[in-house]
Amino acid sequence: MTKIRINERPVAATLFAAATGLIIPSLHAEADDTRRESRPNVVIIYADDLGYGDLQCYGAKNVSTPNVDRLASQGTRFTDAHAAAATSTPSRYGMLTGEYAWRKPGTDVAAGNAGMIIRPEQYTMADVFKHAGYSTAAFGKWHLGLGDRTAEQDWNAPLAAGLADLGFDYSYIMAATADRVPCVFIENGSVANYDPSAPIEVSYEQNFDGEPTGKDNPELLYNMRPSHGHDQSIVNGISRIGYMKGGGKALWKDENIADSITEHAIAYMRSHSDRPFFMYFATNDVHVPRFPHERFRGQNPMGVRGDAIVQFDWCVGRILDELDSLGIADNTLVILSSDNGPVVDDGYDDRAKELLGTHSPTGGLRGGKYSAFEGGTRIPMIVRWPGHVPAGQVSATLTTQIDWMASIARLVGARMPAGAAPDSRDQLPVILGTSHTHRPWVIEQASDKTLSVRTPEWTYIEPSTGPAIVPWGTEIETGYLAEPQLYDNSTDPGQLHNVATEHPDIVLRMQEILRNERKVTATN
Ligand code: NG6
Ligand code: CA
Repeated sequence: MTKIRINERPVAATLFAAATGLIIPSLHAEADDTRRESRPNVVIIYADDLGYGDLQCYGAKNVSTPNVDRLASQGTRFTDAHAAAATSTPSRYGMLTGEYAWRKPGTDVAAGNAGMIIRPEQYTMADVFKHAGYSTAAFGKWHLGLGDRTAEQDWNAPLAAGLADLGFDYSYIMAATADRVPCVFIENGSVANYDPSAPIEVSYEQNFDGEPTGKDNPELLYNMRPSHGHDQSIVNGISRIGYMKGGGKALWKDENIADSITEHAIAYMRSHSDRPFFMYFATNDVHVPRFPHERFRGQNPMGVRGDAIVQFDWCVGRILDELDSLGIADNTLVILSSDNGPVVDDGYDDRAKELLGTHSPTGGLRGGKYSAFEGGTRIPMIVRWPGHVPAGQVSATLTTQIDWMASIARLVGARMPAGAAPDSRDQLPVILGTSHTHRPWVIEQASDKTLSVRTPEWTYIEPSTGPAIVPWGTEIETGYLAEPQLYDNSTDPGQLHNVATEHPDIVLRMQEILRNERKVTATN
């Protein structure tokens, strides 16, 4: 198979020029200084299942998000930004490696005992920063596997493989999602607050003798009951996906997750404010089970889904305030986004659906999480870097998270090895809001791996034999259809009129883009 190289590498060119002596020493020194000065800290705030319409600055009316709105007013807010996939694991895989997840088997929504999906030999976003001399850290939701092999982790000892192997100096993370066991934080590859009196066992195959489950012991579900699935092990009065035993005092309390990851992130920023750092702050909000702290409850008419948005906004505020009080806000690039589109009922009986009222989590886009329609992958994206990113700007430029890695490599002056981040294009000026040149196209992955091609003008969804509605109770339209679909983005943003038969030439062009993209072989 042919390997198509699409990365632009101006940084490599500059370094080459330096290496060949084309830059005279005094200029060289100046260039170094400029680079040091222009190397900002980078904070990625990555929400979970936060939809295009879930923030006030994106038009939400029933929930208040003053901190995110402050970020938007001080930076650039994107209205045509896309995640690489409509679910978490493939989306995060793409964002952190610059490689589309559909190129690599085993990148679907990961179980809590999945082995590490990004392999140590792969070059990651964190490696980019490490090699540029940054300190690096990850907080919150991981969902890309841990340990060397699926189901073979010993959770009572340091894990055989972890984020340290992927370029992160420090990590305080949840293995998967809050609705999947193990329900403990992992700090630098070991269970945080480990309780030796309650050894941890995890299985996605069978329960452990004598352990209650949501299915058999609904009377123990004092915090939340499932609406579909999620009826296995019970932790904190909420049943989950998967079975676990033990944990003791290491088990998390869902109401404290946001506080816990935020406090760890703040401690990290405080102790690293004197040198460049990269912080990947991935919230559990607004994923299920939505069980925010009581101080965020009842402030909006939408119940816990709205409260989880408020809690997310609070985390954002804490981080922004800390950047201010450390005096490093001006030298920090903040990117806020979400891993995929929104879902209302994602498996717990939390009344999100009945309390939704007039709120549209997708902001009127069709479909949602899981879906090939626009609601699956068009997500909020806000970028702030005072003095470098225009403030109060709204950018309608087509952009994708898959490009963050190559763009950031340029920003920090890192050279990526050949073959790294094969799908990531250096679009730094777009991300910094100073260029409005659209990406020619973006590829997006629905939950059954149906791919779409999105250009500024058109959306093509390839034929798929999957069901029209997500089959497990979320009631989301998948966008799967046996025939090709083509939507005109300018006249039909709600994707109601399939015009494929009227524009066979465009369909062909989109199919060719997809065919060519598929020819690129996986590099890892
Ligand atoms: C689904 C879960 C859903 C959520 C999703 C992953 C069921 C019925 N549904 O399988 O609740 O956990 O996986 O979400 O189990 S994601 O945002 O992490 O991709
Ligand atoms: Ca998600």
